Amino acid sequence: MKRVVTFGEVMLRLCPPGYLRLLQATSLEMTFGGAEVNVAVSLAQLGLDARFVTRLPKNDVAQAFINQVRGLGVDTTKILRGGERMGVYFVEKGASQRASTVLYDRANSAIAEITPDELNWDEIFEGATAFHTTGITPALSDSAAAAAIVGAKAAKERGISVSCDLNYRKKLWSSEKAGRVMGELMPYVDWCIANEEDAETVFGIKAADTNLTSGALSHDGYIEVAQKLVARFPNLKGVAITLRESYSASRNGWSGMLYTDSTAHFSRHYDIDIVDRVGGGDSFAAGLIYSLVNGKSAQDAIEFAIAASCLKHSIIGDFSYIKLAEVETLLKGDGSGRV
Ligand code: KDG
Repeated sequence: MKRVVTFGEVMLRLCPPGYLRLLQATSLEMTFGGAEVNVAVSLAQLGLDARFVTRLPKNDVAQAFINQVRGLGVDTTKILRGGERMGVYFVEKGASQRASTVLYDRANSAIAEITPDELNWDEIFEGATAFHTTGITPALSDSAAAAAIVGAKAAKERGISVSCDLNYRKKLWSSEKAGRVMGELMPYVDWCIANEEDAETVFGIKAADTNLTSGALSHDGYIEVAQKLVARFPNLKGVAITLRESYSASRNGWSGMLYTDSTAHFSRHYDIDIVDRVGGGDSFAAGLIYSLVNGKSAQDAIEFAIAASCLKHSIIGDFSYIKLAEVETLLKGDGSGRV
């Protein structure tokens, strides 16, 4: 089976039940989440061998996480143990015109305190064909950034395909620092997953018709963003972008573009009802990685990634429990949810 390695932070995710605000809540629902582990879970559910690498303290919360994702088929054998704490984040689910909110409590987490030489990439990459990380990992600390860069470089040197989602998080670092550090990581990346806001915030790359307040660009605008990313980082084999139109906190238009070999491939468009938008981008990344690892054509890859991420929006929590057969069924249907 093809092995994909993902590297990043997992956090304890605490949510007030239903649509309660934190100020009202008397209990919190506990799950786990984090961009790179979300990708690993999604890949494992689709049927790939997904190995998640992180650093976690030796306590029962971290052990509960390991038990859970191991049960979902994720390879946890290379997780480092050490440090004092697992990061925590709180999610208030939005409704109607009230957006979801995220509150971090993750400073000094075990992975933020990682030292790059703790990771043995020879062992980690044994049997691997792909490596995935995101712009969240280097934002955690200078040493986490160094570890992510070393990991991407080590993957590249071993001929392992590298994907990276820019995933800019303004609560973690400035756009200037993100631009500088991501600029060091990008030369090792084959497949960049981005959106137009992150491309602009991190690299100052924007399309002539960019209007960030209105949301969507024209198709030509998305192509222009991808072309400018490839011009800046000529090592890139492709750029994947989700095209999101926000109708409300719980309804979106959803499609995507994969730009590769100087050609843009657009997926079909879905209108989606959202029960939880967190992790939607990660299931898109997973769908793309799944497709690339399995040698799908560019058009089939973007259709698959968009269908997988559409389906994730029906699931509460960070993780996608969507199976391969469900994606394939959606792809065969007419987009109405009926097949
Ligand atoms: O992509 C989903 C992430 O945003 C979520 O899991 C939390 O990792 C997270 C982060 O740093 O925002």
